[in-house]
Amino acid sequence: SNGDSVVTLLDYGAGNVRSVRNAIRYLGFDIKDVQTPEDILNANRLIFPGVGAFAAAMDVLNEKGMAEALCTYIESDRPFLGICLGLQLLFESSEENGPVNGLGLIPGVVQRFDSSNDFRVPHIGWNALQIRKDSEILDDVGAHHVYFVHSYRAIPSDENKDWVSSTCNYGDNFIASVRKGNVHAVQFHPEKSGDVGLSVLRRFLQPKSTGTKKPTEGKALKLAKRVIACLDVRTNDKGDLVVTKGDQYDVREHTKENEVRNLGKPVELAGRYYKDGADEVTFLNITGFRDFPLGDMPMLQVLRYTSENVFVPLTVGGGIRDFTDANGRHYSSLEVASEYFRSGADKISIGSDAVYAAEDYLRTGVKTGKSSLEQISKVYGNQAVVVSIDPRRVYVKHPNDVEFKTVRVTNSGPNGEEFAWYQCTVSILCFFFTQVSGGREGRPIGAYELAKAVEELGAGEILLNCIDCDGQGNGFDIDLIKSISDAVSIPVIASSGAGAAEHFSEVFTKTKASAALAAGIFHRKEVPIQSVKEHLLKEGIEVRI
Ligand code: 1PR
Repeated sequence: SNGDSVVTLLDYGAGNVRSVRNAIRYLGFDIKDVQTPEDILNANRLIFPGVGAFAAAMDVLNEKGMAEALCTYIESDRPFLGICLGLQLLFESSEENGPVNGLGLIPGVVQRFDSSNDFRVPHIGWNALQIRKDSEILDDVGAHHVYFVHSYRAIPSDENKDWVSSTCNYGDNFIASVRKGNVHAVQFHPEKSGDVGLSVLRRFLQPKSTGTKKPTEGKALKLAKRVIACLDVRTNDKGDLVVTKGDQYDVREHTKENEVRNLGKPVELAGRYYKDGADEVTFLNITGFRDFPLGDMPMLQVLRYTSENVFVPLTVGGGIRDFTDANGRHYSSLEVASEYFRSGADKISIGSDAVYAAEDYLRTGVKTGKSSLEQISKVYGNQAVVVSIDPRRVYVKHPNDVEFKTVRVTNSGPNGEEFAWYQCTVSILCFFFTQVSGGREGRPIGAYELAKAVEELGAGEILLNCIDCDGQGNGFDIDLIKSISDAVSIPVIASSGAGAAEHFSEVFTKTKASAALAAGIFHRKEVPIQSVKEHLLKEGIEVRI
């Protein structure tokens, strides 16, 4: 093929670069993979999407002789675009499990964000850039948010100021992009930043074809509150994968046939929500009684197809745990998660298995490192691991009546109770019980205790549902969400109960939730995502438009 349409990609095999590949192909370019250091030196344009941990990446680059080739390539001012870790590796060193030496091309040390309740770490979501100098590839970004997901960052200084092309403010100002001549690198993810991100990539890939527009100054000021569309996916009785939606987790129609409620096709709906402005799309595989998620090829296909056209983060959950199949072959949860990541997921979500891990941890006080949560976050980073909490409200007369943390409820219980605790539940892996009880078993642990424990075990984010509110359309459980979002310093996604645009502004003004997730309201086309965003904007809440 014609050399102009070929991009060389440095993928050292540490994680999911599928979305970068998809974005490059979507823009009409072919990919040549780097196999040897010579491939780097011979590239016309090189994209380096860093994934995984800093030290592991440097080890691979050094072992394969690629670190030296990269330095030579960059020092001779050849077209280069580093993404995320691909930016950080250009610096002198990183404190991530270190200090560890980097490529040393840019003065500075990569350090962890200081976390606090206001500035949660990982820094996940859509944030604004302050353009510092003409960077060519950022020309369209000024007014818009771009997607970040990281816990480490480099700080601008006198020594590196001739590199810094934009900064982002999150607690302090950190380097969002660098540029010198033909060498570019960005801390954010253009391949996950919707149309704005695609235009950054296009400008890098076709510098001549785009005009010399000045950066537009705009509305994006700070980290935006995210609006997430959730697709509960399961096989119906005919064996087709459909988007369904429960009513307090009961997904069957109350008809004679008792069929699984069918609200559409997963890939199609995900594409629609992307176009409508969803900041993320979450798939939950809720086929509770299936034996094995990797047997669930359709779900992997859904991810593959969706990620070809949807350029915002994708999360997938359901069934992530260790498993032994009928032939006695053992699959670790890490293998299951890896398959999801390879198929296009950016994050995986763990429900039941995280409850068991937290129970063990609270009982023994020991982090074994063996739980799926710990293993997956060690390999893929905690920003890639969401824990889904599925609690039920249990009213009590007095906080001392239970050993779990209670909250004072806004609306008292049926017998005038003024307190409640939120009991965690797990899926029951038995066909019969999933039919008769909605498939949830209550466990001796509260949402508060679970949230604190999984934060320590390496969760990067919490997806906080509430069975009582699910599908009711009466608003989020503010008491629950406030209690959990005050208790942890990782981002909390509020879920269950959205029925109007006002419910979103309520959850963002009354709690510290970083994102709000909804399903029914979008599936039933009651309120489009755009209207939710416009309402939030009107209420003075930062959103990505
Ligand atoms: O336990 O690791 O296999 O994960 C199972 C996952 O599937 C969990 O994330 C759990 O939340 C989800 N799940 C299990 N059963 C159901 C069910 O409905 N029967 N879905 C289910 C729960 C997800 C909610 C829903 C919100 C918003 N649904 O997040 O999307 O409540 O709904 P709304 O806006 O319509 O109120 P594991």
